[in-house]
Amino acid sequence: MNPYLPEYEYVPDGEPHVFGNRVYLYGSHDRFNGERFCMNDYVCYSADVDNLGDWRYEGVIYQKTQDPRMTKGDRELWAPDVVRGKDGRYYLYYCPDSDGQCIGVAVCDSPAGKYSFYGIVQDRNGDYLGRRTQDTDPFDPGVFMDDDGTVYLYSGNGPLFKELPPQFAHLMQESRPKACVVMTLEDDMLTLKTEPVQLIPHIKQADGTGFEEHPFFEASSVRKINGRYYLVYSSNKMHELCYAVSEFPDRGFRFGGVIISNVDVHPEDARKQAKNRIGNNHGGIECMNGKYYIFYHRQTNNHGNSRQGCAERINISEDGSIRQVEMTSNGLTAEPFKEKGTYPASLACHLYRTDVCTDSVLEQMKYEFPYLTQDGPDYSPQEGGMPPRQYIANMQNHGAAMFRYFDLSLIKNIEVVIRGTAVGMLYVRNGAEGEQLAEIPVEACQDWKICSAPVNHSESLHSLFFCYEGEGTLELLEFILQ
Ligand code: FUB
Repeated sequence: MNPYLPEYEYVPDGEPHVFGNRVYLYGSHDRFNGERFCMNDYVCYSADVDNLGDWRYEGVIYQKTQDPRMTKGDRELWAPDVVRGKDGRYYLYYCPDSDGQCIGVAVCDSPAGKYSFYGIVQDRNGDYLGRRTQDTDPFDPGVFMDDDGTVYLYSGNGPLFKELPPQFAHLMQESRPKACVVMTLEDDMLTLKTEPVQLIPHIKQADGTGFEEHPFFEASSVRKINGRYYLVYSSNKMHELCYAVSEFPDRGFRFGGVIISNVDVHPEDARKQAKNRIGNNHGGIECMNGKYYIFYHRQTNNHGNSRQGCAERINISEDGSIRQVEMTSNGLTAEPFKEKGTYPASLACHLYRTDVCTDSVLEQMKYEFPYLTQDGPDYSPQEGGMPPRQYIANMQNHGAAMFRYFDLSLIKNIEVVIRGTAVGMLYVRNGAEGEQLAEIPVEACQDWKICSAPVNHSESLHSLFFCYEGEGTLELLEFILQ
């Protein structure tokens, strides 16, 4: 289900790779309530492809201080990717946080680490990619080995705007040229075999290319599926992962479509309503047991630095196209929940306010949406003890939380575990504009307490849409279907 890792774990930029019969999840590692992105060392989780509900913690696989450029520990490792080399070893590619940094490589004999520092991507003269005058900004390395053994390295980011809005001018000075580029590597996995060439356009180059509405921003991730090459990337809208497709790994990419938006805005929606707090997105496609999934991330804690991995089943049509999928609570199970029992608030796939309507980053930042958070500091499984629980905070009047999908045929009653200053009614509907299933009166309480109501329903398959109306602020820990 979503999130697929434990609810105290914050692993965004997820790159899933199947090696043997397990899927390994690599990503950045945010700190709960971190001041910046990616403040923790890389960890890895893995799962048997036959049991995607049971993820094993593989521990810390690479520490930032292992990179000789980062020994002070005051910088961050951003989005990585991993590939198995011809020598059977596993190579992890990553970029440190700030502009102008070069792509580091670490290596290990097994996919689950621990990785050792190996080198920095360089040309035949030993000059680092990113330090030469002709280079664009190295960023978000994505790495892919083709069937003939050629190793392709993708990298780069693009400008967010055609022209910088004045309020962003001080934040986003473009220090170096930006572009999505592809190059090939020698068998040492470190040395450039071919020089970077641009792959798809960013916003300043998109006119007349088919990418106008979804130009490249960042997060390149490449897979070969049914003989075609798919480049998944984040567009300048930030919240959506799009794909471009080609018959070649290094040229000819055409815009394909949007696969997932982490605010669940669909291009065909007449009403552009962001259904979560807007933030960036990054992920990749993986095939497990013959079925394809898109991995992506969501924002929590009312800011952009505590992101969590989610995943959805996707369908690749015979003509190669992929339709945008919805965000769900079901995630990798791709089946509605049927059981009576307790469902944690962390399963919420939408958290927004029904009185706010925009998919614009700048507009939406003005509004206070409900959000998932936890009490106490960041937690690592290595610490042992009781892990923190996530709960939905800040449900004000018109605050909404969507959970989907459920088969409610056996359900007669719903209990919610809540606290806060709320005095009003929590409505449970079978969709944002759906039928009323239950009305739960709520009153202010400092400690978690249970409130309940009978459930009326006409059909068995439902979303569960909770909408609060009243004074004060509600917090929701979990609900129990009986
Ligand atoms: O996680 C840090 C950065 O945020 C990544 O490098 C980008 O792709 C974005 O997800």
